[in-house]
Amino acid sequence: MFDGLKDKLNSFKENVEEEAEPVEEAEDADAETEPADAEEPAEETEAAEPETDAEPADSESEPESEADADDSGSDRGLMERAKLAATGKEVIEEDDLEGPLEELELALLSSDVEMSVAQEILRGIRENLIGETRSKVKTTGLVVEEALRDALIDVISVGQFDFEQRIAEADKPVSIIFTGVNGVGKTTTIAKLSQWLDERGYSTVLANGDTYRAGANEQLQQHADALDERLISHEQGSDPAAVIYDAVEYAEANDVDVVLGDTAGRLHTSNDLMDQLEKIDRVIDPDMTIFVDEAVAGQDAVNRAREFDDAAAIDGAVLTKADADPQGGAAISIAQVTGKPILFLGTGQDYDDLEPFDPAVIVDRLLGHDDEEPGPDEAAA
Ligand SMILES: Nc1nc2c(ncn2[C@@H]2O[C@H](COP(=O)(O)OP(=O)(O)OP(=O)(O)O)[C@@H](O)[C@H]2O)c(=O)[nH]1
Ligand SMILES: [Mg+2]
Repeated sequence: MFDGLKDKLNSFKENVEEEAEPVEEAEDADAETEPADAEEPAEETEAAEPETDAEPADSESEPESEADADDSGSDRGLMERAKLAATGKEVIEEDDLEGPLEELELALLSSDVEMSVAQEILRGIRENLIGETRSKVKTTGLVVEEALRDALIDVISVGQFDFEQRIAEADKPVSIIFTGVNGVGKTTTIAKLSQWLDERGYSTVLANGDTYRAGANEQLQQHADALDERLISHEQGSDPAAVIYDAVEYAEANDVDVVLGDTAGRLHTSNDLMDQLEKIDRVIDPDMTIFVDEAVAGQDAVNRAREFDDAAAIDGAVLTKADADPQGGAAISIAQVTGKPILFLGTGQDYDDLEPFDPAVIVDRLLGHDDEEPGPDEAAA
C-alpha cells in the first residue's frame, strides 16, 4: 500500500545519508549499496572534513568505556577522543539537506500530496533535523528517519480522535451520516462499519438517505440482509431527512446504538443535493458527518474533502480503495487540509476490509516498517 510514496521517502533518506556522510564512509558504503545516481559529488564540500588516523568513524559503534581508554595509555586516549569527536560531528548540516529536500518536495507533489502539506512536512523535517545535528550515537539514516517520521505523523495526525471511544461515550443512538461524490464507496463503507461496530458490541440500523439513485434501496437491502441488520428506507424520490429521522426514531424505540445514514453521491456544486444535506443537518443534527472518498482519487479527493467540509462541516473521513495501489497523497493530506482526521481505510470489497486509520501504523508502513522489525521509536521504547 502507498508504494509510490514509500519509494520516494526511502530515496530521500538515502539522499541525505549520501550528502551527509564523510567521504571515507561513503566509499565504504559503496561496497554494499548502489552508487549514488549522478548526484553532485560530496568531495568538495566542507562537510567532508578529513578523518583522523583513527579507524573510520562509524556512528553505529558505541563509544567505548573510560576504563578501556585509560588502560591503553595516552595514545589510545587521544584516539578515543578523536573517535568521539568524529562520531559527534555535525551529522547533517543545513546545506546537506537542501538538495534532498528539494527532491523530496517534488516527489511528494508528484504523489498527490497537497502543496501546503508538502511544505509542512519539509518544515517539520528541517526543524527536527537541525535539532539533531550533534547526535553521537545515531546513524545519519536513523536520524533522518526519525525526523521524517515525526514530520509525517504531525501532518497525518491532525484532529485524530478515537472513533470507538467516541461511540462508547456518546448518548445513544449515535447518528452518523456519510457523504461524498458518486461511486467512492459510501454504501459499502456503511455495510463494513455496521459489521465493525457489531463486532465491538454496538447494534446498528441502516438508513437509506440515498433516495435519488434507482436501485439504492435494493443495494443497501442486500447488505442489510447479508449482515442481518435492519434497513429503514422510503421510496425513491422521497425526502432523505425523513428517512434518517425515521431511523433515529426506530433506534430510540429499539435501543439500537448507532444509526448509519447513507446519502446519494453528489458534487459539492449540486445545489439541490447539498440543500438536502443541509436539511439532514437541521432536522437530525447528526452526531457525526463522515466524508467518504477513494484514496486513488489523490488530489481530487483532497480538494473534495475541503469542499465538502466547507459546505457541510465534516467530522472525519474514510478513504476507500486503499487496496487499489493509490499514491498515498490523499492519505497524507486530508487531515492537514481539513483539520478533520481520516478515521478508516477501506482495503477491499469484503465486509472486513476496513482498517482503523492509525497514523503511527501508516507512517511505519510508509517508511517500510510494516513487515519488518518495529520502527525506531518502538525499538527504543
Ligand atoms: N477495491 C475496493 N473497492 C471498493 C472499496 N469500497 C468500495 N468499493 C467498491 O466501489 C464500488 C462503489 O461502491 P459503493 O459503496 O456503491 O459506492 P457509493 O459511494 O455508495 O456509490 P453511489 O451511491 O453510487 O454514490 C463498489 O463496486 C464497491 O465494491 C474498497 O475499499 N476497495
Ligand atoms: Mg451508495
